[in-house]
Amino acid sequence: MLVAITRGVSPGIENCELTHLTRQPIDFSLVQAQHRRYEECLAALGCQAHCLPAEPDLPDSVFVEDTAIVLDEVAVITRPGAASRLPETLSIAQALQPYRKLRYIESPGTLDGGDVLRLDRKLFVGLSSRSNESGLAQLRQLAAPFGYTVEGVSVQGCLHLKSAVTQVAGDALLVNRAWVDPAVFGRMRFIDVAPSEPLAGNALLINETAVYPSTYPLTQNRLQDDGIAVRTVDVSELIKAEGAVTCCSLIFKV
Ligand code: CIR
Repeated sequence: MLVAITRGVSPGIENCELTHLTRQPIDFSLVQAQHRRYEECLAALGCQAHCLPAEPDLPDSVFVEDTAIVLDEVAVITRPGAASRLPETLSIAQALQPYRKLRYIESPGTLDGGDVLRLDRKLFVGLSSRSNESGLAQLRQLAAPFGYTVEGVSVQGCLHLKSAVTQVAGDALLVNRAWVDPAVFGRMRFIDVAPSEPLAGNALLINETAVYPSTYPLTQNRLQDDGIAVRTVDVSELIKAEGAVTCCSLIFKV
């Protein structure tokens, strides 16, 4: 069975971190409604919901993906690269405690979960503005005993590795080649985002279905033409906060 940890949208989301986007007003009732529909979508795909209460003082705390790397054997609590996000990990560690033994990334390491792409027993870590070599080295040391290899990937032009590339089928990755060179991922098939939709590389694969933002119809067509089952969600308000679909949940087997 799969568990999905999510957290309600902070009423402070309008003060979120922004790196590559210009700030736009976020409609709070709409973002809450979109987030609820996202949670319903995860439940419809078979995830058992573990919903945490909103954190009014932590603007980006809805983006729970960045706070932990949940492997089958252990959960690594990250040390997010934005200082404002460091306190988010406390409640996530508590939430994960019943499911996994916990390990921690420590200073001077930084690591955002959005930079970690897992393909089977390989963990690819985007060396972005949020995740550094020390964070990568610590993750390698913590995951190696369980048979995982960890490899750094350079990314440019985007916030996280998973802004640029995500898995959409057992053998296929959705990729924006302007932001990451897919050669590092080895023998996978690559589906390119539509050139006019650079932010379209983030999909959330649950079982055989790709949860995908309704904002990117051209890339959605490319996925469906490839035979990938797509379930769209409207996350337009979360996109204004530089979020997407992977970042709003931590999904793992129990
Ligand atoms: C941030 O800049 O940290 C948030 N505004 C957005 C985080 C999105 N996280 C993700 O895609 N994994």
